[in-house]
Amino acid sequence: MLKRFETLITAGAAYLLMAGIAVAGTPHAAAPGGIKNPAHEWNIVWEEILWDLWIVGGIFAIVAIWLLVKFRAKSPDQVGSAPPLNLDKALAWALVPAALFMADDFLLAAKGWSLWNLQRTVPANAMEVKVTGNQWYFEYDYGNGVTDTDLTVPVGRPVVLRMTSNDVIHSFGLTEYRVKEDIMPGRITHIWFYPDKPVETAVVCVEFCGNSHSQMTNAVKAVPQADFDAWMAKKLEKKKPAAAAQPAAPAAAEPAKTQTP
Ligand SMILES: [Cu+2]
Repeated sequence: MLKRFETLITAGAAYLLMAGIAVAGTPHAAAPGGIKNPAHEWNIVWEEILWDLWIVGGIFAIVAIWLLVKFRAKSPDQVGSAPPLNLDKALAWALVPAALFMADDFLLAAKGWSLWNLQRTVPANAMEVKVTGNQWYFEYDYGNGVTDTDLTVPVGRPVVLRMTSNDVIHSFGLTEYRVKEDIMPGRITHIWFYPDKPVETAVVCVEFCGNSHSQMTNAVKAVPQADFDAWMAKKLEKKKPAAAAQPAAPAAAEPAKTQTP
């Protein structure tokens, strides 16, 4: 009885220790600028899962081969004899591997949880862009009258996208930045990402939304701040003549009106 108790205590202690390490383990290393980049953090977790699978798979393979060799039949008519299994051994065989696997799951769950919180907390200095999903393109509104069908953002500043749809349900998938969020009519959803290096990638719609769903992709350009400023200035410049022409028309019509009577 005492021995059984010891087995249980050992298994329980191992379990709690592993779970404790798992919960205490926080993954993050801050990216340049003091911002934790969720994309980078997801990559770390993904690598850890791969290592996990390789190590656990490797241990299982080695043990399985060892068992096959050690307990192989020495002659064709050899009948094996199973070692007696008592309750202590049965409990140990069940609880110790369970504790190990659960600790592993807790570790990943804890990391996933903290990552999820990171991904749902928009940094205070994020640049906001409004996104509208249409069959079959995304439109970006920078809030200053500038709109585009490609997303251009400056490197080194988090970007928050406030998104809605004009027609059906789309989903905004930024593979490079490891984020994706549904876009729905009548609702505003959001995601944020951190462009930490100049790179041109693409957004893809990842929710089947009609005939041309597969072609629903636009460029996402992360450019140095100076290039972004130049691009924005050019866009604003292009808007100017149209904006200037509009008030000019009623102004010209106004005197004509007053002179007629
Ligand atoms: Cu779509």
